[in-house]
Amino acid sequence: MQMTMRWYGSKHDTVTLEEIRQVPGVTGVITTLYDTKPGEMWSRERIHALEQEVEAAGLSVAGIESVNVSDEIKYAGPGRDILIDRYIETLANLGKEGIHLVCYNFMPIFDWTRTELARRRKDGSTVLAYTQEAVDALDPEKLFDAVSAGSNGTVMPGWEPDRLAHIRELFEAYKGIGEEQLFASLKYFLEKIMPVCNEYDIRMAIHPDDPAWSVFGLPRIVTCKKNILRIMRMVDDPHNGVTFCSGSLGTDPDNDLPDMIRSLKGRIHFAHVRNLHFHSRGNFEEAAHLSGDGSFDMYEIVKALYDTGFDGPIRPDHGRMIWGETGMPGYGLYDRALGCAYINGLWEAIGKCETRGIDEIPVWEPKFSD
Ligand code: CS2
Ligand code: MN
Repeated sequence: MQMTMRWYGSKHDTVTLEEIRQVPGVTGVITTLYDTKPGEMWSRERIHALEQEVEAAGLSVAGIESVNVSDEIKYAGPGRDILIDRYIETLANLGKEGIHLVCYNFMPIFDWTRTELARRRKDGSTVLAYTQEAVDALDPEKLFDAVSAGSNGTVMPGWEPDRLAHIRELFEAYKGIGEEQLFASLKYFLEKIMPVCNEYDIRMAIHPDDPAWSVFGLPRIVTCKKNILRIMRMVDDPHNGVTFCSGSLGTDPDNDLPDMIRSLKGRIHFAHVRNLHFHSRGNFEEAAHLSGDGSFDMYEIVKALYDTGFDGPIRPDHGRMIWGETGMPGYGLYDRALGCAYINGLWEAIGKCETRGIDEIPVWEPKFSD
């Protein structure tokens, strides 16, 4: 694996490349052209300039998160072929510039959904949190306002104002679109882009839906083992792969995360590793990466990646806000740096246990508590 951190670019991120460079073991960043809109073609010049900036700081661009897919491709609108052609050109330009990993999601309208951006935990840190009752009581337009107000003046990934300015029209466009249509749209999209992915060896890594169920009556399909395996089989090309995001798939306690990793052997191109602390089903907050702070057995997650020969970029995901840091919720420096150190420690220990023939690590009991 290659240890990385997400970086939003010098204009948008509160964390600098120089700071990221000092996190032990981090050799690359996962980044994007943050000011491009879905459907806009990325030029080689801009991709090249981004790479040069990252490389000047002693890091590499390990992959793009995300090249966003336009809603019109998802709801199969009349303009989708033009939009897919532009996406293909962007992929070709990324390939020509030596970038071989693209993360994207296929969630209608919204990216991840949380109901609180700064819930205080017992240790005084603040975290993103989700309660189903709060979502059920919300008008989606209000959620957008709430996210904008709580993001410390930064633009939250996936919640870019341009993207959500036309929220009512978007809801209209998705009327009558169910899960089967979404699967069909994804298949259509993947079949069209696979030739360029093969030509430039670009690994597409679909990000799971977060939370892993339908919200606001919109369909969601990247939610469970059965659906993800269906997506892998419907376009059975190794370039059609997955971003394994433990925090997103883990929102549904029925998802057995290590088992999912094992069943996706060879198709996981990118990993987001983070922990959640559950109070009850549909009611959770994000936690430190450490197993003991949340409900997941992080050792088993990292071990499954290790055992299946995962060799792509890995990154800590949303961190807590600690030590007085202010920044984009989930994307401060300190807690994510702790996450890197922890994942690196697990990886090293798992590797050494294997070499020394030790296989007796006690099983972690997941917690459901207050
Ligand atoms: C990310 C997602 O911050 C996050 O939760 O994992 O926003 C992710 O970047 C997108 O869903 C991928 O398109
Ligand atoms: Mn993720």
